[in-house]
Amino acid sequence: MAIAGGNQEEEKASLGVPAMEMRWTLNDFDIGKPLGRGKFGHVYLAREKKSNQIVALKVLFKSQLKQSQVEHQLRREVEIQCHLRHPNILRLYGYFYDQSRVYLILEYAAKGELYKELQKCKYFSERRAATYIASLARALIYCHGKHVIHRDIKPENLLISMQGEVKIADFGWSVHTFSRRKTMCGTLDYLPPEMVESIEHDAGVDIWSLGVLCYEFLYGLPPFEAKQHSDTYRRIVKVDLKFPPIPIVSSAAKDLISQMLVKDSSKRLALHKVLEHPWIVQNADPSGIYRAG
Ligand code: AK7
Repeated sequence: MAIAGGNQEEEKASLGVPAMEMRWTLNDFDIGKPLGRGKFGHVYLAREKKSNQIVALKVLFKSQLKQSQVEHQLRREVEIQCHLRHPNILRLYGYFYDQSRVYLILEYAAKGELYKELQKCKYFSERRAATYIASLARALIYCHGKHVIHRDIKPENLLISMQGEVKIADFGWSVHTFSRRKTMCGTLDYLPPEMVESIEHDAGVDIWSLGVLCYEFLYGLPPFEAKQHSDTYRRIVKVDLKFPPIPIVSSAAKDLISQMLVKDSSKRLALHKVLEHPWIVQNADPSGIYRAG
């Protein structure tokens, strides 16, 4: 495992590359089939030549990053995700760039994107949904413990490993609240209540998203979906939460969703309490691995 563990300089040194030449380049990889397509570029299966390690290589076009003014977001993602080590968080091993592109070296998730699985089966069994929600709660507890808030938890940002574990990917919208708090320390005196509160309650964003995700896993659609964007907005603000009669979902699952989708972020069920909720305890596979059948 040449790529896993340690930083890029160490890895390259351990591969016997001269100390002065430390960066990854495209030549270090054999490129395979495309795995996915996104707004900013494509993802390819790739193999690091010296170690034979299989990875996913995300290719981003600098011109598009510049045009959308998200370079700082990408830098933040790399800084944050490089330091996260959790079985339910997709590893970011490193990055490199050339004239026109930026490349992210990512852990390969063999079973691909979760939203495609959801499309295929319409909705998940309670066992499968609970296993994923418990794994995601553990990953988010880990992130929040490091003062990292993902802020963009949705099926498109979740991948499934060969073993069937769920992995959070794409930290492009994440923030590191600790550094924000530190930089704000001296000026706190001048902040209005909504900003002071937002610093402490930001983590509640991920609990809300987990509630939306739990609903979507069980019903196949997000809870506040509407034809018009403005209607979705209204339904979210009102927390207009309805549970359709079909598919049949247990009252324990509905209870958990109702406790996460609470308007006041400080009143949302804390993530460690999500793990203790009867629906999770009774349905989630403790290994975090969903096995079909
Ligand atoms: N089977 C993108 C655009 C703009 C970003 O895309 C940030 C990512 C992980 C990703 C998953 C890649 C492994 C796969 C698979 C697949 Br399919 N990976 N196995 N797909 N991390 S995509 N990050 N970041 C991103 C920005 C920003 F500039 F706005 F921040």
